[in-house]
Amino acid sequence: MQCQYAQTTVPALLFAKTSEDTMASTLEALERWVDEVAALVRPAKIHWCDGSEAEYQALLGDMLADGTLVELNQQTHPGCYLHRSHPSDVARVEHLTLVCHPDEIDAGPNNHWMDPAAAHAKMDALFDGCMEGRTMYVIPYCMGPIASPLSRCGVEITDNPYVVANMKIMTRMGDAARERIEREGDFVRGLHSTGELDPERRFIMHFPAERTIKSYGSGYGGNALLGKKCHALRIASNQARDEGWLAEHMLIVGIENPQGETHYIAAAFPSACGKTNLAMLIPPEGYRQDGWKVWTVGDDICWMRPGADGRLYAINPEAGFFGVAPGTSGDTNPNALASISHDTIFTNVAVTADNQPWWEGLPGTPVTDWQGRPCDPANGPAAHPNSRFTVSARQCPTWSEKAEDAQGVPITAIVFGGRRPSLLPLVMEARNWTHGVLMGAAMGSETTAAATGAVGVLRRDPMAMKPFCGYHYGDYFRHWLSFDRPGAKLPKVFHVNWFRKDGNGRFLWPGYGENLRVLEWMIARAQGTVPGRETPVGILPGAGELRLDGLDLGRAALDELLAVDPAGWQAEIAAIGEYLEGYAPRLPPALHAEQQRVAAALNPPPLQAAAG
Ligand code: OXD
Ligand code: MN
Repeated sequence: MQCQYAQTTVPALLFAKTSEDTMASTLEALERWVDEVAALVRPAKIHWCDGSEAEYQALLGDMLADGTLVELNQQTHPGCYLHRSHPSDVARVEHLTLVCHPDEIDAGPNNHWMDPAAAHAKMDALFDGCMEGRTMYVIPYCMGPIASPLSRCGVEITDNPYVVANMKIMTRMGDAARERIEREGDFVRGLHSTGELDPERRFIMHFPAERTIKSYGSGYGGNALLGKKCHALRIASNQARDEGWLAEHMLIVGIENPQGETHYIAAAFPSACGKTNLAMLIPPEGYRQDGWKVWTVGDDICWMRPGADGRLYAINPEAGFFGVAPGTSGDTNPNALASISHDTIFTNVAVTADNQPWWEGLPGTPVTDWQGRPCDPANGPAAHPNSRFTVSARQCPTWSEKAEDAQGVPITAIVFGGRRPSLLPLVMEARNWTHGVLMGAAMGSETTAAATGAVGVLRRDPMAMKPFCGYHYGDYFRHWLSFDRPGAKLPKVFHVNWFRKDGNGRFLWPGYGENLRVLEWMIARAQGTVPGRETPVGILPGAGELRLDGLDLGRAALDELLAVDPAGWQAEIAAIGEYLEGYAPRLPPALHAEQQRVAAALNPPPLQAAAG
């Protein structure tokens, strides 16, 4: 069969195995693996998920009956349910998350590692008989639109119906995915069991060479919904390196201007920097009147690949949002709030007297906290700070129809950002791709006293992939650099900082919807319609280039937001150099050279006295 997307640079491998022989053997491979797993975990029953609505409703019914789910107020929140997890199982567990390359060096200093044979033995001992008396669910899923050559498939086996229901929302799950797997052969194998929820018997293991994941002892999203962080980032980053694409921890947002042209921006931020808010932003009043619109393609993960025209094309491999509830409100993100008004699974939120979901930042009063206890401030926040909503992306008012486009969307700009109270300007543009990769490699967030007790501790988190890059960061930077090749028409790269503070600790920039002003400047730079202002650290907006009408921003604040402090930057660029040395000897020389170039630009040699 001819691939209908042959014009993009999709590896031949993807659609090559379509003969009847291959179909028989791939179906066999899938069935054989399921049989092997069943022999190990010994379930009472095996259920192959078809992804139908009837199946979803039946799962909800079972979970309501056994208390896994609690019904919320069906008048105010139709189709909404609450799950309370075990109090010790509320977040990703980075120290128990391992990447098991055959060679330890390939995992890099950025990952925990175990020898694959030892890791399999450890995990198989945990899985031995763990599903006795329980149902084993087989979930075929596709990350990305079913018909897209950029998508990749997986199969998750789990004993947890809450995981099945969440996978139904977060991925294209069921028969269509199974058909694609049977057609292509390739799929990522994911085995999960909730186990005893004993933190001493909890591991999330990745075997990149085998495209396999084994996760035991946690029901929390990032540890248990294996399509998300485990497949779409840790395993996919390895697939992407092998096949010439990028699997990134980025939102994708479309910005439509009054002329009806839409530019797509992919942006990476560490947690707590407002990724979901940026993906769903509401344009400022003046922009709305002029006809600007914002379209959401993704809020967490982005897979990008060069197309035949040299541009990068991106898909969101997910089909839903697994968003943090606290802080989501009518003020911060009305689109998210509208999305979750029906047909949503809430996890670890509080509830009000009339049984509505509640979290800090919403109006109203909670009566029951996330653990099901009467609310008591002595017990901390009523909703767990990492409480979540799981909702289909289609419920978002700004959901882009392009999110289903098999070709993906062309990316105009890549944005890196972090929470930096000082030094980093509101926005700066990289002078070229290599400089952009350096900006991404250097990014990070400064902690605040409120969060950690230690002020101003900077945590570097290159490309926001520190917990998710499934191989050595030095090799990952090299892979990023490799996209700069003849014929490439790469996006411009920017670094933003929405979190710059003044001397009194107040944010200088209003953020949220006003961030569109900065995105508009990026698009203008990409189109070459504004010159920008060259500085040693990058290109900043020149005078009058940022649209600021309708914004209460004083001249002094603007100057501070766009200032470049040479002494501060000299220290920063030296610290970046030191940090990157941690990835030697695999640090690409080109990245080291770029760091040196910026350092030299910040330290121009003294002017020579005129001869004579
Ligand atoms: C997430 C995360 O849940 O990055 O998206 O932790
Ligand atoms: Mn994330």
